[in-house]
Amino acid sequence: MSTTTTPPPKKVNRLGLEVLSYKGSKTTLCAGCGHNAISERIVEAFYDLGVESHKVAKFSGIGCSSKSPAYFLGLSHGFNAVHGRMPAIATGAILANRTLMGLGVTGDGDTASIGLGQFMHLVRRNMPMIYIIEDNGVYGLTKGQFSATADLGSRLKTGAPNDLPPFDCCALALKWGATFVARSFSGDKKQLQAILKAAIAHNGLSVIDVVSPCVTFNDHEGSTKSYSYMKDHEEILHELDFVPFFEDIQVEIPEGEAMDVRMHDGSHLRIRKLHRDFDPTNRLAALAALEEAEARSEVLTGVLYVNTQKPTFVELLNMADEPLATLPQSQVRPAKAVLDEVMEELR
Ligand SMILES: Cc1ncc(C[n+]2csc(CCOP(=O)(O)OP(=O)(O)O)c2C)c(N)n1
Ligand code: SF4
Ligand SMILES: [Mg+2]
Repeated sequence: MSTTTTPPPKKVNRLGLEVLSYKGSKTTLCAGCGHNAISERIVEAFYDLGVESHKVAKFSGIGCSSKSPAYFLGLSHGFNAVHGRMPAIATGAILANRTLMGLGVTGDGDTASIGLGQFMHLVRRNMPMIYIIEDNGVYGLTKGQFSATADLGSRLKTGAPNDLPPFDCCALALKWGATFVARSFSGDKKQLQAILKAAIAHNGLSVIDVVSPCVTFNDHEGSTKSYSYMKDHEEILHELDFVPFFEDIQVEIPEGEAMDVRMHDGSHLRIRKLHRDFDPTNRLAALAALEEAEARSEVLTGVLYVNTQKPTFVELLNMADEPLATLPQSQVRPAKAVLDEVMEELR
C-alpha cells in the first residue's frame, strides 16, 4: 500500500510571501564580513513586518557596505549613488514620491569622511528614511585605510596608530536633529532586528550606526572595531521588544518595568532597562551617555533617542500625497498669468 505525505505548509508572512521574496543576489563580500549579517537582519525585518517590496527604495554610495543593497530586497527599487552623495539622491527621490519608504545603506567612509556634509543636511532636515551606517572604522573597499570614525589609538594591521579623534555619527545625529538614533552591533541579531523594525515604523530620519567588523582589514588585535573588542567593550543599554501594529499587545507591563513607545504606524517599541535608568526620549541624556561611555572606552548599544513628534522635511514642505510624476500637467504647470506675474517682477 502506498502512502503519500503532504509537504509541510510553506512559511509566509502577512502578505502571503516567503522570505525568499525579500532576499537579493548572492553576496560577493568576504565571508564573515559584518555587512553580510546586517543584510540578513534587513531581510528578516522587512519579511516579518510584511513590507511591500515595491514601496521600498534602497539608496547607497560607494564601498563594500554600499554594495550590499544588491544582497537584500531584490524586488525593491535601488539607486547606487556616487561616493558620499547618497543623501542628495535619497532626498530628491523621497520628495518626488513620499509614498516610498527610503532605506539608505552606507559606510563610515561614505558617511563620515567624504559624505559628512551631505549626512548633516539629511539629519538637519529630518528626512523620513532609514539610514544605516555599516561602521567598520576603515575604507574596506579600498584596502583598509582609517575612516573618520576610527578611534584614537586604534591600530592598523601594520601597527600604525590612528592619531585623530573620531566622529561619533550617533552624537552628530543627536545634535543636528535626527528623530531616531540607535547604535548596534552586527553580531547582535535580536537587538539589531528590533531596532530595524522600530526604524521601519518610525516617521522621520532613523540613523542606525552598526559596528560591523571588516574581517579582512580591521579585525586584528589593537583594532577597536573588531569582533573581540566589541565582545569585551559593548555596553548594552536595554532589552528591546518590538510589537507590530498588526499583532495584539497581550502582555501588560507593570509600572516602571519597561517603557512603551508608540510608533507612528501604531506599533510599539518596548524598552526594558538593564543595569541603569536611561530615558531614550531625553536627547541631552543620550548625548551625555555617549560622552561617558567614550570616556570609559565602552560602546553603548541600543536605542539612544526617539522622538515621534517632530515634523519631517516632507511634511514641512507640504509635499503632495501623490508621486509628483503622476500629477496631471494642469497641477504641475503654472498658469500663464502666474508666469506673466513672475516675468513682470523680473523687469
Ligand atoms: C569620489 C570618490 N573618492 C574616492 C573613492 C574611492 N573609494 C571607494 S570606496 C571608498 C571608501 C569606502 O569606505 P566605507 O564607506 O567605510 O565602506 P566599506 O568599504 O568600509 O564598507 C573610497 C575612498 C571613490 N570611489 N570616489
Ligand atoms: S574588505 Fe572588509 S568591509 Fe569589504 S567585504 Fe571584506 S570584510 Fe567586508
Ligand atoms: Mg567602512
